[in-house]
Amino acid sequence: MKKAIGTIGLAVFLAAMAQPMGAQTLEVVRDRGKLICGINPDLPGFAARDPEGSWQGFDVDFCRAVAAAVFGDISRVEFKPLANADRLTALKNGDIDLLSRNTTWTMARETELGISFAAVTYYDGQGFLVRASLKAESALELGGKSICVQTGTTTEANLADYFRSNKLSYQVETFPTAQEAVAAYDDGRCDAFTTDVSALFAQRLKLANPDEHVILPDIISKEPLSPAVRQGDDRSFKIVQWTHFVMLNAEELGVSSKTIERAMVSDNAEIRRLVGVGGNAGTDLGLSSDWAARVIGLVGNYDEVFERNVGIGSKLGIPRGINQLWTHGGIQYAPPIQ
Ligand SMILES: N[C@@H](CCC(=O)N[C@@H](CS)C(=O)NCC(=O)O)C(=O)O
Repeated sequence: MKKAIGTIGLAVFLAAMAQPMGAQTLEVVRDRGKLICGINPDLPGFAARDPEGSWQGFDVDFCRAVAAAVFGDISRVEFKPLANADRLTALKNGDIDLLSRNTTWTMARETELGISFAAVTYYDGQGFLVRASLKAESALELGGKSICVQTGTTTEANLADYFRSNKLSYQVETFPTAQEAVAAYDDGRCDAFTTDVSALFAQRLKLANPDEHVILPDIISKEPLSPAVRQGDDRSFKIVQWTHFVMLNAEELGVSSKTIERAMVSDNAEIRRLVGVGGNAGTDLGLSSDWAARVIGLVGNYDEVFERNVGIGSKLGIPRGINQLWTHGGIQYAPPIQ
């Protein structure tokens, strides 16, 4: 009898091993009753705690949007703040279901690490923060200067490439965390701090005198920031990808959290498909047919999420730029819901 149980146990174990890792994430998330979402520990506008201790930000809202899609309830998320060095392994090892943490979609991260990037929620690029008193107008004036940078990022390699290809010398000061790199810059140990421009806007708020620092206009790399899931987990991938596409399509069709009730009774065919009236848009994803309406109603369309967290009227004050919809001269473009 003992042997039989052992054999069955082994068979179950082997069957489980044969599954691509994380293939059952949607079921695991449902059974657990919450989504575990990996976020940045402290990047104002993207992921940071408000004075009441509740997480706020662009990346945080994306986690909530996925919870709205799966549960119709944005409170069903456990946020896991992750250090830079741990973020990709946390996803690969199954400690989190979704990574939504200013992470650049690169080839090596997909081919070597067993993770898949689902959709570019924010088109970013690397830039430089300097003291206004330096009176620099371009990064090309940074030859011979010292630059603070965080290790374990795409940033470090881009920095080296940029200075090498422009035949400029520089001194690099590397730090394992953004906090240390920013503090060193603020203390005057470096002439510039470099990272994704979105994060420069965020980190500038933490300096002793934010108004004394400027972001140079040069963008030296492509940093397509994307949420990621484990490879071999097609259903989670599609849910995450279409959550972003739904928020973009909603903006394009003028559907927002404020107009969702009206959209539910609209006679416009595209809007009806978006909000799942008279179709089965969600059921093939394993979701309810009104999942997209819940995402829009509970979290908002792309424009609402961008503007309230990082947009021109927020503390960060980032212009929409290339993150405008394609219909407004930007490159945010979602396939149609059809
Ligand atoms: N997008 C780049 C850079 C991401 C990155 O690490 N950004 C800094 C922004 S300051 C960060 O999040 N640091 C937080 C930390 O030290 O954990 C990447 O994916 O490698």
